[in-house]
Amino acid sequence: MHEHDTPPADPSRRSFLGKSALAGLAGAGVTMGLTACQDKQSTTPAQTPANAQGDAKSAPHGKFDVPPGQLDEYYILSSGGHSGDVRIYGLPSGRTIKEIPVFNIDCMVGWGITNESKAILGTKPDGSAKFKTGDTHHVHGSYRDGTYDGKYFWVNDKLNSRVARIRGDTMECDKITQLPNVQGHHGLFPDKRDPVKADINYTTRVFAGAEFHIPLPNQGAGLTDTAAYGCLFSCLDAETMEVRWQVRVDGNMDLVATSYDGKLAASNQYNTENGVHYEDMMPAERDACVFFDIARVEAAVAAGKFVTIGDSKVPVVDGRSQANSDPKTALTCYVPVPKNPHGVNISPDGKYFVCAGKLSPTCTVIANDRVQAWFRGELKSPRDCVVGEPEVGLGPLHTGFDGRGNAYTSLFLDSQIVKWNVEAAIKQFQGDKSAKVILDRIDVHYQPGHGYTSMGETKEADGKFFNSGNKFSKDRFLPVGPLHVETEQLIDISGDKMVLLHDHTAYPEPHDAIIVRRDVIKTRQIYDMKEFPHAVLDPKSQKIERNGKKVTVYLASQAPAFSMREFTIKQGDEVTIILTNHDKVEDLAHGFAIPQYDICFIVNPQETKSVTFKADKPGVFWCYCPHFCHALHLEMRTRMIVEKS
Ligand code: CUK
Ligand code: CUA
Ligand code: CA
Repeated sequence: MHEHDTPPADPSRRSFLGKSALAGLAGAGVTMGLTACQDKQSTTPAQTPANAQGDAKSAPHGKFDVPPGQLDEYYILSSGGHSGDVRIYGLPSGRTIKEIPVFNIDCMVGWGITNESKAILGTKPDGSAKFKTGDTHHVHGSYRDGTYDGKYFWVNDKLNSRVARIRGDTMECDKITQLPNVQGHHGLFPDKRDPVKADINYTTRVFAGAEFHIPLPNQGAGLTDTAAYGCLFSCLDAETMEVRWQVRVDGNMDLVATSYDGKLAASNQYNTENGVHYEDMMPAERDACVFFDIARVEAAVAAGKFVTIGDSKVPVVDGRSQANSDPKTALTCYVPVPKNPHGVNISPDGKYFVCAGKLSPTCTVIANDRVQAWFRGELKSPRDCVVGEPEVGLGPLHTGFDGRGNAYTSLFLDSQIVKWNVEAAIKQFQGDKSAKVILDRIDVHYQPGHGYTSMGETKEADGKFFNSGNKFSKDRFLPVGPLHVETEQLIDISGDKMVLLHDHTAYPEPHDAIIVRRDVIKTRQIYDMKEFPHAVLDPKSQKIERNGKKVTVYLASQAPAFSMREFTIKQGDEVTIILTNHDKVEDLAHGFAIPQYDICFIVNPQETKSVTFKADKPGVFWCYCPHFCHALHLEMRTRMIVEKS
């Protein structure tokens, strides 16, 4: 930042931290478990004023500016949190490029309003979308040869336990699956290759964790017997999106990661206590990261060693420790990790899983090959899979990697990102006191949750950018009332020192995201009319079909007109309007909005969409095009005449 760009007040504005942020956390119960680490940390370099430089480390933009007309180098595909959507930003500019409605209802595109989107979302008996809410946290892409292939992206819905898939070519959601007997589906990660078949070096499975313990099945029995509550880990088929199998675990699951060799999936667990209230989830000094041996789980399913739960037909195998005491046949391995860990990420070389400590000021480094050795019966205890446990700062949540052996962990309480070296942390763990583990720290504003690096979740991690998704923006932007936007801060990690490049806003509230090189994403510019079985092929279509009280109106749009100037129906009719956009010009979408009928959607070039509704209000209704398309856009209307019955 240039000097005259800085606000007059102290640009780092760290005074917030001592007061409001931590005060708020006391209410959330977090400080309870942290009192000890805070005392311990108060003398570490992280807390000395000399290191708390804040924006002093920020740089002139110049080098990373994206001038008008120029394209960004990267896409960020970001979760939208309880907005229920997925967003796409450009990096390094931070410009918003798209909002993809997924679990939410969106009247711009008509998601949850058109028949096609409702078929994906599922419907209630009255025909409305089954759920109107969702909570997306983790977006991940399909892999081929250890890097993104751009084909699919998946995202979780923590709120209603669903997994959605987004097509990479249209960046639209095409399938949603509800997970049976799961509540609080949080972590999600695709596999990167098959654990057994060597020729399948691409994604064929998607794994889903479950954060909340519930009665199994959760149908009204066993409501108070909390000891019998359980959590299931689910595997979906990446193509069909059907749930293939589930594993019952001890404790809960938070985030999910997968190994590059396809053999393991992992999930950090903060509630190994099976606690019901937050204080019951904190007594254990160590919780765990649970590892799944995918080939063994699938062999157990194939051998019929499963049960089904409630109405679900999905096979459920037993991954609880009692049933898995012999490592050589175990399906699961519970690696102890200090206290209520959050986040698990694998390094781009495929060697290490890193769990962030959250209530412990540490990160735990777990070696992939050691976990596999444990499964072969070669280690004494699961804790022997841990090869490093550096102290990194207060409230570590998530870790990104630069592909040069360094890790970048978000510190929620310290409001910092800490850069540390993984091999040095391993040496330190082996007793080497001279190992230089912590390499740099940078202040972020404020309270970072997820942080992620460019291509950092692939073997092509390029170490250029780290994006910090901060949970509080406080004073970073113009005040807009009680609800603040979130701050996302872009950090240059290409050098020894991290350099803050800029803040960009994000509507509440994103969690995880991925930064994808732009050449990976290959989108199409228009649809093919033939993809839609109900397409209205005649651009001059004047067709209305009546079948008793059911009426179908076939409409085409071509700027600046709909094919019918008006159409007449009767009060009480069940009306289906099918609209095909005949314009072929890239970006030339038309919309269809019906006043009083609560209907609005768009059709992209060569696309077909439909809506069905009951014509319960007599009168004249000007159906208009809401999407600016032409000089005569305002004139682009058709008259729906509903005759009184
Ligand atoms: S969680 Cu939100 S900051 Cu859902 Cu990935 Cu960690
Ligand atoms: Cu068509 Cu506006
Ligand atoms: Ca715990």
